[in-house]
Amino acid sequence: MSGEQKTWTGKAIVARDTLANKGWKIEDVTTREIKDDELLVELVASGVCHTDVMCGTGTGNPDLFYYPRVLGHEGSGYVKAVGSKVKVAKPGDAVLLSFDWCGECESCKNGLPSLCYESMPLNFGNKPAFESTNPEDPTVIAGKFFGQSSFSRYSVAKQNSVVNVTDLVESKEELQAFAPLGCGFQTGAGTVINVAKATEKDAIAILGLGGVGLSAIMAAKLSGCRTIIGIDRVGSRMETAKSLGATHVLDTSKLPTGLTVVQAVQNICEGAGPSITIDTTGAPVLVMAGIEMTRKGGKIIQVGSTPPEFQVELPAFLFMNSGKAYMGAIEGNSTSSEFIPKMIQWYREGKFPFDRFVKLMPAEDFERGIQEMHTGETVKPVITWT
Ligand code: CXF
Ligand code: ZN
Repeated sequence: MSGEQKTWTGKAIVARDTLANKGWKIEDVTTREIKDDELLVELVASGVCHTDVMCGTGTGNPDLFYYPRVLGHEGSGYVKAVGSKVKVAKPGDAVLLSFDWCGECESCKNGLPSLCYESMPLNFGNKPAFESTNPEDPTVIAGKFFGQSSFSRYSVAKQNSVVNVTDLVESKEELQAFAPLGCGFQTGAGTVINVAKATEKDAIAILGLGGVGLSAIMAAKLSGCRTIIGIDRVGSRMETAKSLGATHVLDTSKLPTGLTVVQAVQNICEGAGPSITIDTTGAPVLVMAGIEMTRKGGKIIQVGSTPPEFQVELPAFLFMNSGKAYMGAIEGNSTSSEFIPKMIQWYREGKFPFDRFVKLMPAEDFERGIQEMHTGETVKPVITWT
């Protein structure tokens, strides 16, 4: 390990119980020593994603839901120390945190690290990475969520979760705004570009206009899609979607009289429906509507996390005849070290202006950020560490 210092103490959001039970608290924690393939990162910002809330809210499955732990899987910061086998960055470099992948399984070898058999989505981080500094409660705290755990001023990150952006960022403030690139934004944009491979021939419907959905809208515009429909129930998000390139928006709480969401979308698309539908909501009713509204031969891509017990029931014979494909995707099939620099380039060219819906707030305000994300007042809360 380079440098003298071996452990680092600072604030973190520690989930000792579910968010609903008010179990997430800011505490001082100390990182454990890094291993050969790990880096110690001083975070400047962490994006909040629905997956953090989901994993820190549920109960039941002990592989997914356990405490105490530090969540967070989108982040940006500067490297403080590196293990002996680390090649991705050196102390002082600016980095973004993304998902972890093993590099050796069939998916990784075939260029699909987001489908890593080792790490995704099962490696939800039940590995010790922090210790509480409270002498009355010196508990070991799990970290390494997505190979990192970004809800901490100091965090231990696996080399494969780290993307070096030293040559791509201009300031600490910009690095803070870039924090969500490692999950939400690459999920939305990657789904349109890498998974759907959208072109100007496509009519695309995006269900849900949070950070993932709005990133998908920007990517649909970049891909030249001839019709881009944004669907949500929060007025301000639909305005943002229009400003980012949506040709049509639909408010599911105020549908044209007598029309279902399926009919309203199909009417916009020559009566046949979109050729690509992306569900970012995970809401069962919208998932089923998305499958129905899609045109014959079209693709429906499931990106939002549904309730784990929800089952999609399809009339297999009719579905076969429709020629449609219902498929899942995570992280937009992105290789983060390639896709993040592309998104930064599009941002510089004014084609991916995600800064319009990022809201920075101090880490202490994380509960407000999550609440605002749920009401729609804030699209993408990004908490900052000082
Ligand atoms: C997640 C969704 C649940 C599976 C792993 C990837 N995406 C974003 O947080
Ligand atoms: Zn995420």
